[in-house]
Amino acid sequence: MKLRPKMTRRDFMAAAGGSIVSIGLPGMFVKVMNIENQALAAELRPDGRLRIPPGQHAVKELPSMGGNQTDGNVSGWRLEISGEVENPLTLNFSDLMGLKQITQTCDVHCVTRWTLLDSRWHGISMKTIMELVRVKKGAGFVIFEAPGGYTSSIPVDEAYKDNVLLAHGFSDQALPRAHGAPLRLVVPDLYFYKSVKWLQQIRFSIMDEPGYYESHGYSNTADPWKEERFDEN
Ligand SMILES: Nc1nc2c(c(=O)[nH]1)N[C@H]1C(S)=C(S)[C@@H](COP(=O)(O)O)O[C@H]1N2
Ligand SMILES: [Mo]
Repeated sequence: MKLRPKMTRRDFMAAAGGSIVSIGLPGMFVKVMNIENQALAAELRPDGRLRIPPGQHAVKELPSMGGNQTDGNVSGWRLEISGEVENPLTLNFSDLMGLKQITQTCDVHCVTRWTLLDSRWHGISMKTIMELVRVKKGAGFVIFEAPGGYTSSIPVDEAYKDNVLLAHGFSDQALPRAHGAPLRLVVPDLYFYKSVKWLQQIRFSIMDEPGYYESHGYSNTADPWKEERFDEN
């Protein structure tokens, strides 16, 4: 899909094509759990924030939101980590499997208003990667890239949080191709467009480089509890 930075957010939705157009129509493909939602909406997380952020509703399964998916094969796949680091690295899948593995249960929130509670991810903590490449002091942002022009970025401070991981497993299975195999980012506490699927490059940068959604009218800070859905400028 081609990047057309001059489009409005509405045009972006309309023009993005079949793979991504469903983003504008959440009600058509998610099963809403109304009664359970009411109870869950009142629940609090350990950090005191609402379990379901404002304007979101819980769904039972992870929707496939599409995108320019890759073949998902691990042979030939590489993860390149570069930029403001002392020790740039290119890892293959078995290098990655040799690193410390974690399993994490967390909630994820799509800007189209669905929330999946208790999703279960398996992979490598972003912190493990950052220690391995030795991120330089001047690095302020991490840019994540997938083939086909999909990118997103988060501040380095966000990337150091304990719940940010690179996932190759979901629900105790290998990560399905539609959900980003062989490897995707999971940043649970920001809208899910930050969580780049089919990840191939991680670049540490002094300056931010707003990504695919972020340059089409979506918030760069993307905090679901502040309902930072759109760039208000
Ligand atoms: N490479 C890539 N990553 C992506 C996207 C995409 O189109 N391409 N969509 C994003 C959006 S908007 C969401 S909500 C989640 C959806 O992930 P899922 O399809 O596994 O539910 O992936 C994010 N990561
Ligand atoms: Mo999304």
